[in-house]
Formats: sequence, C-alpha cells, structure tokens
Amino acid sequence: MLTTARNAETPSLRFPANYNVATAFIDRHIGEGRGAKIAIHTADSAVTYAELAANVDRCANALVRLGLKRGERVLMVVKDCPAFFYLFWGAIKAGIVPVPLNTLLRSSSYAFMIDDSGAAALAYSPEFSGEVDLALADAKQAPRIVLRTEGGADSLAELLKQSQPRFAAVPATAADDCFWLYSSGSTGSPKGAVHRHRDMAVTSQRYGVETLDIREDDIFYSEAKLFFAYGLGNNMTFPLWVGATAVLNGERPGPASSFPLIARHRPTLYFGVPTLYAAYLQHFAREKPDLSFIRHCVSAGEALPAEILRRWHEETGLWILDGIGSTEALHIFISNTPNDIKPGTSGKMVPGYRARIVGENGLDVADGDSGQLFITGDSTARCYWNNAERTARTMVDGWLDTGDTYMRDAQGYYTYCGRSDDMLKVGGIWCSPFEIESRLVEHAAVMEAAVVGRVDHENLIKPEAFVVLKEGHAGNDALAAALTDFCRAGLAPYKYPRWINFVTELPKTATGKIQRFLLRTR
Ligand code: 3UK
Repeated sequence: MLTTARNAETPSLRFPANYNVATAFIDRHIGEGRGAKIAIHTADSAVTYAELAANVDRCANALVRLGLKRGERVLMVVKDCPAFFYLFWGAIKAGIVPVPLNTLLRSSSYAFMIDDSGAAALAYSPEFSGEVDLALADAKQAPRIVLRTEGGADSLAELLKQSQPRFAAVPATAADDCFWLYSSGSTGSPKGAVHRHRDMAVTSQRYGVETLDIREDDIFYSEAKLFFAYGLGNNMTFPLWVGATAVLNGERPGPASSFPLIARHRPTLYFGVPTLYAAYLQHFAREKPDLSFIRHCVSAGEALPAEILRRWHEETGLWILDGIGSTEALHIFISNTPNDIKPGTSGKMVPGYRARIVGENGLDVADGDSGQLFITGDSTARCYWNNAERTARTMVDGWLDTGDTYMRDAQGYYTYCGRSDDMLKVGGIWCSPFEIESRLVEHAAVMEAAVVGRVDHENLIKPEAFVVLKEGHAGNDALAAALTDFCRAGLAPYKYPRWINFVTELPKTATGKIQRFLLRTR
C-alpha cells in the first residue's frame, strides 16, 4: 500500500524518477563545491564533505564485498560518530537497509530485533559489546556478518582502508524502502517502522528549512542521539540537507560532555529534550556556559512545560521551540516556530502535514475539544515490518494514529493532553510500563506489579511502581532499594521506577486487566 497524502495548501515535494537519497545528502555537496568544508566535528576529529563522501563510498564497497545484498538489513548499535554516517549512507547507496538501534538497550531487546528484522549484518561500537554479544548468543538466528566499527583487523575502520572511495549509487525511487527505525510498543515488543527514500528529504525541507529556517552556515548540536528519529534529523539529515556542520557527542548527554563541545564549536542550532533543559537550569547555579551564538533552541520527545520555557528564557534570553514528532512520522509535524511561540502548546502544523482530531464517535471534534490525533504527510512510514496487524491499526488510509490526545484551539495551536495508551515518555524516550512490570515480577519477592507515570517537581513524567509482594516478604526501604537496583541492572538506564509503593492488591477489571488509570489518580 503506497498512499501519498496531498495537502491542499502545500504541494508535495517532487522527486526525479531515479532517486537514491544518498546522492542528495552526500554526493551533491562535492559538485556544489563544499568538499573542503567540515561536515562533522567530534570531540577529537573533523570530517570534511569530501572525506565523508569518500568514506560513504568505501563503506558501500565494503558492505557489498562482505556479501550483503539489496534489501537486506544491517543493524547498527553505533554511538554518535562519523562511522554512523558512513554505515548509514553507505548502506543506502548500495540499496542495503540500515536499521539504527537505541544503544541504551539490554541484550533481550537486541535479540528480539535481530530475529524480528532477519538482519544479515550487525555493526556495533566496541563499547556496546557486552549487551551485543549476549544478544547474538540469545538470538534464534544471528546475522551472518558481525562487524565492529573499530578495533581489530576485521573492523569497519580497517575494511574502509582497503576499499575504493568510489561507488555508483544503486538506482532507487523516492518511494522505495530505504531505512528502518524501531519504535517501542506498549506490550514491550518494538516495531520496525519502514521509511522510504523520500522521507528524510521531506522532513529536512518541511521542518528543517521551512519551519526552523536551517541554513548552510548553521552549526548543529543535538543532545538526542542519532539512533532516535529526532537526533537523526537534528544532527545528520538536516545539516547534510543544507551543507552545514554537525557537532557529535559520543558520550552520554549532560553538562560534562556537552558544555565543552558547545564552548568549542559554538552551535547555532541546539536540540534538547525537556528533562535536559530542566537539568541544565539547575546546573546554571554552578556553571553557566555562553550560549549567545545559538539562533534557535528546539525541544521534542515529550511536552515542554511552560514553566521550563519561561525559566530558560529568563536565564539565557533564548526561546525554546517545542514540537511534536514521532518515529513513524520521522520528525516534527506540529511545531512552534521562531516567529510564533505559544508556551505550553506544541504550536501549529508544519507545512506539508495535516492533522485530524477525532472523537470517540469517529468524527472530527470541534476546536477546543480533545480527541485522538491523526496526521498525514509525505514522510510517514510505509508500514511496520512484518506486523500487518499493527500496521492496519496505526496506519489507516494514509493517516497515522499518533496514540496522542490533542486539542486544537481556534487559532490553530495544538495542545498535548496525554497518551491514549499506557506508554510513558521518560527523558523523551519511550518507556513501556509493561516492560518494567515484567522486570519487577522476575524478582523473587514480587508477586505482581503495575507501573504508571507520575509527574515530578519539574512537571515531567517518571515511572512509579506499585508492587504486591509474595508471602513472607516485607515491604521496606531495603527491599525498595533492592528492587530499584534489580531494575537498573535489567532495563535500559532511564527505565527504573523512581518511586516504589508496596500495596496489598492492584486494581483490576473483571477480566483481570490492571487498571493503571486508577493508580495514576492516587
Ligand atoms: C511524544 C511529544 C508532547 C508523543 C520524536 C521529534 O519523540 C519522538 O519520537 P518517538 O517515536 O515518540 C513519539 C511520541 O512522543 N512526543 C514527542 N514530542 C512531543 N509529546 N509534546 C512533544 N513536543 O507521545 C509522540 O507520539 O520516540 C520527536 C522528532 C522525531 C521524533 N521521532
């Protein structure tokens, strides 16, 4: 099913019949005279557009020589570094499908994605070998090619040295499958959103150029990593679309790694998430970096509380443009803009996208009423891989069910009102209550558990657990601490419950389903 949505006001972007998108993002810059310009800065290196293009071609040659065929998947568990660019674009240029994965996950998630994707190859940064090795051992069918980005004679870095720096892009159309991104599901199984060649061009133009006003002389800095759709746009596709420069942080985001990079490279566009804006505001009492070179600050991933925006402006003189995006839409489709900010809202429609807010009766609600947000636009995923049922439920007649409840006012501003499922956004990253509950009940003392989102002192959501213990166990601080440690060891680091309540029973429906909404209102 290929449905191209048309927007009455904004005509769709046009693409040539042969459109391998790597040509537009990588090779074009050589012809346009940017070969000597820096495309990527890292903490200890810089890569010009000419070096980038040559290494992308070397990588395409290396992947083909390893035996990868068109349409096969290469999973990437790769930190933010130039090799991420080489693998991603080298694969695309060769018609191979790159699938960047969240590098914070545990082995069981990787094992699931290895099997679900049927990937032929997996490339990873050496720092993630612990979880990756376990996953390769656990997977039902391990990829036939496993590749470290660096370290060792058979690493990607060595293969690149042995490969030719010229590769002719494999022909493709704008509507062909190009890359995937996994998105978490409420039952714990991630779903691979299949994106097309045109999708990155659409987001870069519609949100990047037409909404955020990105330019060739911009320097981009994203706290969100490249494996998130948000970071992928912020720090790779947007700068490459306009021939600008990206600054990559290979470490965990936070003042210790970000502030020195910001001081040194003086980014003009800054992309954060609400949790980090709040953390930096706290940190400013001790250390306040110069941010005067920033043109625009952006926030996404979860709603930006108006109070954080107000304090950020007070402290820095800068506004933050909140916008909502998703993995399925690839990037932001409703946003505040440099000339139009309404604090506490997600702003207005990005050009090229349309929205419907639908009530329980299936009809559009009136302005001022809330309902389910559906969107359409030319960057939305074609389907979920191998999951016809989820595809049919989420992608209906070219409209994408965002799973969010929204309200539009008479001026066209959209306000987030919550999720229609139980999924949580913690620090802008998906978090399934079901996954945390499953971990808790693996503990010897736990009989059952329910997890809900609770608003913290910054007005941001964090997981809270309600735990029923097995007979003979006492709910005390020591056990709460032990359960917290148990979760931290077995889940991605941002997923552990910040509060643990011991209860004698959980509220349930007649059919035994946990009524999380009753716990939320406690
Ligand atoms: C929530 C927001 C309120 C919302 C993303 C920018 O977050 C991104 O993608 P994900 O697939 O999550 C999508 C869901 O996250 N959300 C995101 N931004 C906001 N809620 N206000 C916001 N500003 O529930 C949405 O359905 O992880 C963000 C660009 C690309 C992205 N993929």
